[in-house]
Order: sequence, then C-alpha cells, then structure tokens
Amino acid sequence: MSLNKQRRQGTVAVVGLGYVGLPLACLAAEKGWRVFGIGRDPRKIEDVNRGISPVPEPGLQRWLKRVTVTATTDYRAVKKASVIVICVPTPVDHAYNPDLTPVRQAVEGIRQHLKRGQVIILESTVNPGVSEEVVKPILEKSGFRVGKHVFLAHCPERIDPGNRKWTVRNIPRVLGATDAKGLKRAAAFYASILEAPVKLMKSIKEAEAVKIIENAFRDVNIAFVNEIARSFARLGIDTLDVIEGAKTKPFAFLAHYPSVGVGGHCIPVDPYYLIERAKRSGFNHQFLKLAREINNSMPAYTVDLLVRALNEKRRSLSSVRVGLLGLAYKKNVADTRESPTFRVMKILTDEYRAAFEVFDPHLPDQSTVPTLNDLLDRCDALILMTDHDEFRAIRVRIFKEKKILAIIDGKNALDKEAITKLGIVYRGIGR
Ligand code: SAJ
Repeated sequence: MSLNKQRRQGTVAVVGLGYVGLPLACLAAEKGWRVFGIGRDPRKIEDVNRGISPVPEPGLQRWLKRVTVTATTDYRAVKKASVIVICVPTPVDHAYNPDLTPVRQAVEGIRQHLKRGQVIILESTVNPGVSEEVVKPILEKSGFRVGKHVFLAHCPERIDPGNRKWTVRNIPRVLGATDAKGLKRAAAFYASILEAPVKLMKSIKEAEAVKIIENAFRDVNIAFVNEIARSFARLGIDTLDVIEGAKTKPFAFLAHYPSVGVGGHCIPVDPYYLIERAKRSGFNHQFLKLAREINNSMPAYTVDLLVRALNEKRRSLSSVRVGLLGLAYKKNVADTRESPTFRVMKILTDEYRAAFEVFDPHLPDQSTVPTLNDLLDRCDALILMTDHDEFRAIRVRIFKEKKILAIIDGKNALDKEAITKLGIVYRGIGR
C-alpha cells in the first residue's frame, strides 16, 4: 500500500542514496514531497527505481516499496526542486586526511542547475567552516549569491546504522544556516518531514561543530576505556566488571567499552576533520590525536594478545590458522566501513605471515568460508571481531570439540569462565 497519501509538499532532490540519503528520501516521499534521488552508480539508481534498496538497513526495503523516489544520475533533476539535500560520504584517505571530493562533486553538479529561491542543505558530516569555505564558493560560481538568490544550511546527519529505535524519522536534529531566511526555509522542510525537534543553531558553523564534537566525544571515551583495559590487563583486573561497577553511579559516568578497534563511517573519521581544520588555524588537537592513536592501536594489541596466548600452548602464530569471527564494524549490521577486521587481516599477513579465515553471517559474500562450522573446522585459534548475536549464541563446548587452542575476545562478548574451564586460553580486551 502506497504511503504517498498526504498532500503534496513540493519537490526535494536528495543527492546521495546511501545510509543517510535513502531513508531521508523515503521519509520525504512518505510526508508528501515529490522526491528525486540523485546518485552516481547506475545500478543503484536502477535498484531504487525498481523499489529495491541498495542499502542493507532494516526496514528500508519495505519502506522503499511503499513510497515513490525517482532516482537518477542526472543533476538536471535539481532544477525541479525547491529543496536540495546533500547526503554524500565524507571519508578520510589512507593518511587520515579529510576527503571532501564527494561533497565538492555533489555541489559542482548542483550549481549547474540552480534556480532562484532554492535552499541547499548539507547533511554530510563536515568540520566547522566547510559550508562557508567550500560549499558556498562553488555554489556562487553559478552567479547566484548565497543568502540572496539561493540559501545554504547544514543539518548534520545522525543516522545510526542498525538502530531500529532511533531512525531518520524521530532522531532530534540541529540546524544552522548562513542567514535567517535560509534557516527558516530549511527549518520548514524538516518540520514537514521529521517527527522530532530541530534545534536552531546560532550559525552554520555551530551546526557543523555539533556533529563533530558528538563523535569526537565518543572516540575519546572509547580511547579512555581502551587505555584503561590495557593497563588493567596487566593488573589482573576485569575491566568489564569495573565498568559495570562504575555504571551503578546514577550520574556523571557514561559507559563505553574496550574493543578490538573503532570502525564505522563516523567515529574513527570525524575527529580527523576537526584536527585538520584546527591545524590550519594554528591549533593542535593533541587530545583528539592521542585518542585516535590509542584506538588505532587496538587491532595490533589484539593480535599481540593472540601471540602471547599461543605461546602458552607452545605454538607460534605462523604455525596456526586464525579464524576471524566478524567482518562488520559493529554488531548485527552488514557494514564493513573502517572495520578493525581489515586491519587485523593486514597485521596477520604483513607481520606474521599467518593464515586466516573470516566468517560473518551478515556478509557471506565477503567471508572466506561458507559457514561458522567450516571456519571452526579449519582454524586452530579465534579472534572474535564483531559481537553479532549469532556469535554470542555459540555453544562454547563446540570450541573444545573443534580443538581450538586460544580465543581472543575482541568484544568481550564470550563466556570467559566457561571457555577457560575447557582448557582453552581466553583473552578479552581488558579481561
Ligand atoms: N565501539 C567501541 N566501544 C564503545 C562503542 C563503540 O569500541 O563503547 C566501537 C564499535 O565497535 C564500532 C565503533 O566503535 O566499531 C563505532 O561504534 P558506534 O556504536 O559509535 O557506531 P556508529 O559508527 O554507527 O556510530 C553511530 C554514530 N551516529 C552518527 O554519527 C549519526 C554515533 O554518533 C552514535 O553514537 C552511534 O551510532 C550510536 O550511539 O550507536
């Protein structure tokens, strides 16, 4: 049953049909907007037009079947819209330098088809300054003045892949613009589609800064517990138990958890945008950099735990086949962006010439074996990389049956006592 029942709101163009853009496009369509989705990949465009979601996000497939999103690779669709929302990735390159290429390309495509009165809203996560220093100049190459002929706003995306509770529909947002008129027009768009409050920020820079600090906050807190875990491991203290203890304090403590590494398209990436921009203004974010350094060291720390665990069994890493449980960067999603598993694979290969298999039930095509059982049959030691529900449910006796020598629990998700009782060397991260 189509959801396009409500009165027409007008036309919106959403540039970028990934984790952020596609849910937004579906929501706008459901709320009565005529929606053009602009993307680069013709196959994804064809999928969307056939009502097939190219993004493996729960519920998105069903939603796309019930609304109409007209997908195209042609930026001329922008001409028909009164609102244009940019939802393209903002990655970092191999040297962790921010890469605004997708944003620049999107804005370049838009500026060629601008018309008076349009409001352009950037949802991609960027450091403070990008809207005014990068987006605005490109838009004004069209001859239009931002703030006069067209308007520019920033509403940072807050999509949490896999989260069924907090979605594009009900996540509160912040919104900033280069001028009052742009703020008003952008606020009217979001008021027409969201079922959540939108906080209006003093300026577009403050809106850009909100998202960056949200995620930098999370990164430094994860780095904090990762450092604590490495210290407590040497003191024989169970870090997880300590965190559970600290959580009994009903205020001023927010639990984060040590792990094999920090992946995803947000947390390990966003701090670099601020670090780089601040450096250009002569400020050195030593704390943010240190947090990134600590979190980036966790894959190597985890492999080192395996080396030591195998030593207890008088085995070397190069003499065993390692089973990696999980490719996704976090549990119960099929998203591998910046996944720590890739870094562990590289370390095993480059530094230890160790053989490995990888199995992820959410990513069968990227697994090297068809089933978990195959992985357990072929491997002598395991690293739990992702705490998918399927891995948490494993009956530990099977590890004994499959003669597993050592298990490194990269997410502290398995039963340490039960595994140890089976005579298998167990090491968690901080326990
Ligand atoms: N991680 C830890 N320890 C923790 C929490 C996470 O090691 O205590 C690791 C995860 O395993 C993963 C990475 O960090 O590899 C990122 O985890 P995440 O839970 O932050 O997941 P993301 O990347 O999907 O983050 C999103 C973010 N949402 C947006 O940027 C819009 C983030 O701001 C949210 O806080 C997060 O979802 C969330 O809370 O679920």
